[in-house]
Amino acid sequence: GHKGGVLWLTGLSGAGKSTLAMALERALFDRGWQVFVLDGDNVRNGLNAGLGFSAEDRAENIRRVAETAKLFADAGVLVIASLISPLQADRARARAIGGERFHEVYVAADLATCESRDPKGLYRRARAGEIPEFTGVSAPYEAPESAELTIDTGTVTPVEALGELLDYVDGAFGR
Ligand code: GGZ
Repeated sequence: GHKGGVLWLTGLSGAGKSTLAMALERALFDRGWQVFVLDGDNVRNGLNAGLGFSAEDRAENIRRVAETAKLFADAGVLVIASLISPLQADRARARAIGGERFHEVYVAADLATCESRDPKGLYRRARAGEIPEFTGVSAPYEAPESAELTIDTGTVTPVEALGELLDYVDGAFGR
């Protein structure tokens, strides 16, 4: 069994947040957990359509996802929220909304690693000046100082990263 809660993944574009979130969702679903992914990239098509990437819009994007995650957590679901959430202050607000069941994971691949992956070509376009305020290039990313777990996807394999997440989640939300 498991408790409801919020597992909040933060990190640069290309760090592997979405991939890890989907793999973790699958693994927990297979164990019978009620689990649900809220991904910035997806939520921005619906709930948060109309929000861009200014500091103000990111803050609102993060706030809405945090409030939505809390509703699901109250219903007993483990929510995996996967957002760049680049600013410490916005993550602190998300934590305050989620309360004691909020756990932060820093998906910590460094910029050079993310940029060399560049799965969608966004870093290349950002370097060319085609995407303003791109995190890591022309907008800030503040590394977490109070994350409950840090996973460096630049130095561990995807299988190892998933294993670390599963161990952590068992301890934090399992019962
Ligand atoms: C950062 C951007 C930007 C800018 C588009 N800066 O890696 P992706 O492509 O597939 O996912 C990223 C997603 C980031 O949305 P979030 O909601 O997670 O961001 S935040 O928490 O800061 O609100 C990226 C894409 O959107 N993308 N433009 N300028 N990422």
